[in-house]
Amino acid sequence: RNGIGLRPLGSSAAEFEQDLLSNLYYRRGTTVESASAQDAYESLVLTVRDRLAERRARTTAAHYAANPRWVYYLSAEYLLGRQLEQNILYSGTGEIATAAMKALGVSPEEMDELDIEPGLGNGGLGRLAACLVDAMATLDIPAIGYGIRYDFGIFKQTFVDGAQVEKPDDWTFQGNPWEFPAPDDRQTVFFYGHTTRDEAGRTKWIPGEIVLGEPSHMLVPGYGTETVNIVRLWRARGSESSFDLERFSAGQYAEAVQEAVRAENISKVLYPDDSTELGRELRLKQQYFLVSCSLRDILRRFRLWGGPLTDFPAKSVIQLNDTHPSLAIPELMRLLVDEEGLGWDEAWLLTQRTFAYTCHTLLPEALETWPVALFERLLPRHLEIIYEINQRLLDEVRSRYPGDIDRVRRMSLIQEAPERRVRMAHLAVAGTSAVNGVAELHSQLLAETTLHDFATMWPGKFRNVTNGVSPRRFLRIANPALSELITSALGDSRWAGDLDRLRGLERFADDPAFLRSWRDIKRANKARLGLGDPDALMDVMVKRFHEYKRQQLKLLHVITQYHRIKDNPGGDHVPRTVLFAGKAAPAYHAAKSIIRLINAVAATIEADPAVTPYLKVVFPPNYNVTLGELIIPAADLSEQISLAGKEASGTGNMKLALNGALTIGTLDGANIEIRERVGAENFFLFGLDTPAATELKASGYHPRSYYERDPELRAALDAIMSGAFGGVGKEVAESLLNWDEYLTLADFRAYAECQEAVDRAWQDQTAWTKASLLNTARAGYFSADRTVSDYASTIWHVEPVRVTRD
Ligand code: 26Q
Repeated sequence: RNGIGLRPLGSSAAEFEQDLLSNLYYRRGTTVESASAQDAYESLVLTVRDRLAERRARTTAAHYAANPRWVYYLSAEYLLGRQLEQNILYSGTGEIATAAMKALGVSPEEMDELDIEPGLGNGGLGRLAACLVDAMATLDIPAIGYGIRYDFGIFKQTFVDGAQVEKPDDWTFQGNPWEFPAPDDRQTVFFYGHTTRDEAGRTKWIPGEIVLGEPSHMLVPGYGTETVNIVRLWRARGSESSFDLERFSAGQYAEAVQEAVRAENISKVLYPDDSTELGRELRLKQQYFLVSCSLRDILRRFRLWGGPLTDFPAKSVIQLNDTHPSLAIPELMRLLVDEEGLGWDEAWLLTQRTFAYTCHTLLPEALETWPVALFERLLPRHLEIIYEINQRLLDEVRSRYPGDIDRVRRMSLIQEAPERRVRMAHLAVAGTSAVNGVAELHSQLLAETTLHDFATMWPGKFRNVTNGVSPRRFLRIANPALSELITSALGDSRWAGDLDRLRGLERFADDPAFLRSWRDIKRANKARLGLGDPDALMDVMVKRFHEYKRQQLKLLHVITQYHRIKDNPGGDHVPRTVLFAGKAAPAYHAAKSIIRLINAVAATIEADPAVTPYLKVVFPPNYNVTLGELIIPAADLSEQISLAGKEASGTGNMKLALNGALTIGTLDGANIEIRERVGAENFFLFGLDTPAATELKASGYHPRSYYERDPELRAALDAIMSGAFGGVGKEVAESLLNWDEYLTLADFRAYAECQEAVDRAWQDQTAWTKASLLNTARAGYFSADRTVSDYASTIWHVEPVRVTRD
């Protein structure tokens, strides 16, 4: 028996198979003869899960004994990806699980197909949260990720006549065998109502609606360690009294459940990233629901220890993943002042010391604000607290900058015109002790522009923590063949937990046999993906659709290539497969038009036999983590072509470089750091930099002048306008010609020339493969383990706690 009183689960194939059978009989209640594939899958999950649950129990014991400072990561989104393969890898059950599957007559591929990816996020921010919790466990940091268990995750993207059509993602239709419900840890959440003061002058919030938050958790094991952390996800429920039996008995069935339905709607669906759309009441309810449940849970855990509240920040650091959970700041103030009876100043110091804030954008229109009127109705006490925070903030501004009324207006938590709104980013800066951007350029621009006044007043608060990605998911699991080659070259697989070790690959950069293996694997990954000729250059642009990311720039270049091939059918064109994948927010019409136009151009090219030997455009629908794991290892070229100064970091750029794709990119986000590390000679740089883009906009930008001066650009836009692609996409061309917010036309020529350099480089396959190898060898910095270790040492000030085997 080990330290937690358990006989450890067997590590032999025979024991694993026995446990699998037990689960099939006792948990699923079926037999080998009548088992469905789903029965086999769920039994397998339970068998793997039990092994992690045992580690989880030991982790909890070790954490309680150590009484450490905990990291609480608050995020409205988690894009965890499929769990089965990762949990088999992390639990070290690969061989015995494969043997047991064989004995049961099922294949790993078949089991993976049944493993549904929880799509509880939109894109980069949600996947970053998943990579960071993975890395926290890997680095033995005691941590919990808090989030929302949406009934419906990010919509499923389908194409109808080339246009995006959204379908609901009922991801738990078959249940979710990875999840542990914990109904006894449920919390009560208030909404609406009003505030009163009692005799002692304390404020009380009398709510108008009460909702329950029910948690469940999924296990987050570390790689190469015994630590198993959790993500705890909240689901909204009506209280017991929300069912109206009297009405039901009177036949009013809809009315009888309406209160419960209203409550449950809070966690019904993930909001698509829709920075331009005005905030909706339900979204703010979601955010407060997450914050209220999580903070009460964090305080409950703190009280188990029993120390004084003044020690709360010593035992807890709460990282806010963007402003989405920033209501946690006034909520903690409310709990400390109204419920615990602390004085304002003391509560404010504790609050600031507890929180840190990560910003993920620069676009001013993406900074969250909420109407004061909505706050007043939904969260009356929080609005009072925000006013009090604001008063003290602005007093400080006035005393630091006497007479500077404009600065007071700019820094206020309240925007006055055209409508009174609460500025969540200002609240997040005021209520935290550290604010970070997600790449060096981003952090610098935040301090110089978006949050300049705050960075001037509190320079010590502002940091950079460059993003990173999980090397396990995006190299070890996504690219098994390359992983094997790397392991045999380096002599062991320690690189997956210490990514700087990839440096050791550099000594194979001039080894012809090694380069041949490297290239063969890339080719095999293209064949595995099955989209286009595996000998063609695989040119990949995968990310959410947004005008600032400039999928339209890539598309204009595709049309130019199409014209060049048409004009010169016998030329020695480099064969390319151009792959686009990604979703557009359902209400983002301009982005959806670009998707529709890409599909129309793809169809036109596909129908032209003179062009198909050289150019193919593919757009697999429903890009998600799982599809990314298939596409990224197959990429030769990584498109990172956002307008400089707009992409906070990007993380797809890191995943692609790690898998040996060469980047064609602008000096934006983390591209800059990637280029510095992999070497300028292994990166295709083009386009305006941030100062040049700012300058061009300021001096009056006229997209039409580029159209008039550049015949190829003109031909591409004219083709769209004249209906060459089934009449689709005229609004895309018009918007570029008349406005072109993101300077697409200004960067077109530089981009086209840079793509010619790509073609030339591709013609020397040895040199290309060497550059590919060097991208992988030098991408170690972009491990999420490095990111977390930066957070741990510069912001969280936390220490690892090792979990022992017995
Ligand atoms: C806001 C209000 C209402 C509804 C939805 C939203 C919302 C939801 C999600 C706003 C933004 C997001 C997601 C933003 C995001 O993914 N940002 C990306 O974060 C990555 C990780 O740091 C960066 O690498 C990317 O550069 C950044 O775009």
